[in-house]
Amino acid sequence: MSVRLTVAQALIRFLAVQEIERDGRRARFFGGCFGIFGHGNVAGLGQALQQHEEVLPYRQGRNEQAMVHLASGYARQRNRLGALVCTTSVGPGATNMVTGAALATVNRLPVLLLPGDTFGSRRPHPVLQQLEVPHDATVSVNDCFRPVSRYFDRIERPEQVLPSALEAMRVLTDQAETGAVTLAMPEDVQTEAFDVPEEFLEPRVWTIWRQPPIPGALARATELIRAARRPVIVAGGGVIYSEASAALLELVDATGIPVAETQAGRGALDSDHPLALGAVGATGTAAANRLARDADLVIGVGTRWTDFTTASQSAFRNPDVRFLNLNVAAFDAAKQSGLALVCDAREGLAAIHKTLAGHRIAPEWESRAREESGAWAEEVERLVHAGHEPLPSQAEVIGAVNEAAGPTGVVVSAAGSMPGDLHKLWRSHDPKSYHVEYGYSCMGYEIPGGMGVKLAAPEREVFVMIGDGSYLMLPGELATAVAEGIRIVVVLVDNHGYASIGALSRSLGSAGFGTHYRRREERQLLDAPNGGGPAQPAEPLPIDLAANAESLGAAVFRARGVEELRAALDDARRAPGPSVVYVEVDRYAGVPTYESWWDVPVAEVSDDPRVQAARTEYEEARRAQRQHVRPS
Ligand SMILES: Cc1ncc(C[n+]2csc(CCOP(=O)(O)OP(=O)(O)O)c2C)c(N)n1
Ligand SMILES: [Mg+2]
Repeated sequence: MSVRLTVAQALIRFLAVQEIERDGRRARFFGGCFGIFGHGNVAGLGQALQQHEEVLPYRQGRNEQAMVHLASGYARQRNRLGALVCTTSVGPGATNMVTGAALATVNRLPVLLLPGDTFGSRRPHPVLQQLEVPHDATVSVNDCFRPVSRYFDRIERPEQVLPSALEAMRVLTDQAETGAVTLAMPEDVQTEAFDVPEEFLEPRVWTIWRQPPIPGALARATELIRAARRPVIVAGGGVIYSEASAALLELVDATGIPVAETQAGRGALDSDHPLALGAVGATGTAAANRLARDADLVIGVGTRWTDFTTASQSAFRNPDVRFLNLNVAAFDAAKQSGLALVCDAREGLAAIHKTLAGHRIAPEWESRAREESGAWAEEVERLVHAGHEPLPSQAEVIGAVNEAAGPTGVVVSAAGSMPGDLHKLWRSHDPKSYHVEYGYSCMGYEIPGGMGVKLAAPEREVFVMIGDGSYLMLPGELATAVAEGIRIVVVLVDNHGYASIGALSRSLGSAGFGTHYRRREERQLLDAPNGGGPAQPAEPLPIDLAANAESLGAAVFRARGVEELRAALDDARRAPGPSVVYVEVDRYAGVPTYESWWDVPVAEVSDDPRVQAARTEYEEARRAQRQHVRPS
């Protein structure tokens, strides 16, 4: 039996009935569709979405990149057991999604992208917004999605949508493969009818089977752990996605192995646990980085070992260090020349716990971890209650938001100095309370990402922490939050420019060049080779970001100092719609780094003595880099 539908109608009806199941819990996979219409999708996908609004709710975005960020936030909060669809017109609407696709793929988050494409028939070409490639008629701008998608197809004939939709679902629900999936939809083909087999439109369940470790590999892994004198666990995003926190806690309590966390893995273990070392790597805590330095076995769980986690491969300095990697993705499990345990994180941790059967680590190592963990908790207290004057420090703002958020509020951030400070300072007591996008660290992710979190978890309060630079890049989705009644609290932290990159620039001898928001004349003063320090007199630009947020319809609360901030946060969370708390901070009152380093190369030759000094320091620091190539 078949039914005659357009390609767009068939696809929307198919998407609406996809379900996902793990551990016996089943849910609809797609939470809806965001879109911005143009000639490339208004009559094809637009018509189908209108006809099927009841089964696949449609919401209008304001910027295509932001829609994809929103979808990434949604998917992450749902532990990849849910996704959103994004549809755009051809040309600029489509390519606006490329950055969002890259972010989703880097972070291994499922998002389904349906950009319109030029005519399958090619009859009216070149169509408005088409980029012509004289030597290749099969190319369109949508080919930009190929490297940033985990699956790409162009639906050039109606019946092709059947296998393509199934492939899309396979990739979206595969925990090792997932990322952006792009089905480019030529605008004429969307509207063409064909006989759709009814089976295609029946509800379909995609089951996530938890993959156990292979017994032989598990035996070798436990041997490694038994032989280790100084083991450390590095918990990554995989622990959270697999809902493995309880299994991690059991293993830690049974063995005494301390736990450090990556950005995506922050919150895997309660920050108050005596063996929680907190953040590791370039933005790590003194506790985690000291233990990482001496560890002889590093057990990575669900991490892809980015340079921030390994401090550009300078974090693990024990000459005998070995790695053991639990990961659903064989690609990541093989990194650091580690012993690969390809498995689901929860299954793997439980299996190790069982196989270790009562093994406990050396008491000296465990007590060292406990001492460092306690000392770090005190350092956090000192930083978040610094009483900095006249403007507060960013650390104090983080402390106040952390308090307001309580154990279940979610903090969302992505770029600037905020992610590093949050990684160190945020105390988390729930695995879904910390959401810093640091795979792509994309300025502008924060607001739409936070909206996606709120849509996925409406019962939680969402606190978006965003710098002035990131805010200016993509504030427009506040209008969507107002329209859709998405109640997020945006904490807009203004330090008048790109403070993080400014500090990086100064540390590398380049005086903060090009990182202030200043009038041209003043900027030239600040950027001069002898300028750029904290003592520079300069008037901020007459930009009123709070007024900007107000103009988009958000409820705005201006706070001066930490006491006002606490009151403003209280007011903001009671607002009926999205709200923005505006607070100015001291650009130069940063949180230090703790025994760590990040590889950012400095010019080898320069006339500036500061650059020369930075280069010498750089070469010195690089000596601590290791290549982990030892077989395990
Ligand atoms: C889309 C994008 N462009 C550029 C960068 C590089 N970058 C990282 S942080 C930053 C400045 C961020 O400024 P702001 O949001 O004010 O945060 P602050 O550094 O002041 O804390 C820039 C330009 C980026 N991460 N993302
Ligand atoms: Mg800033």
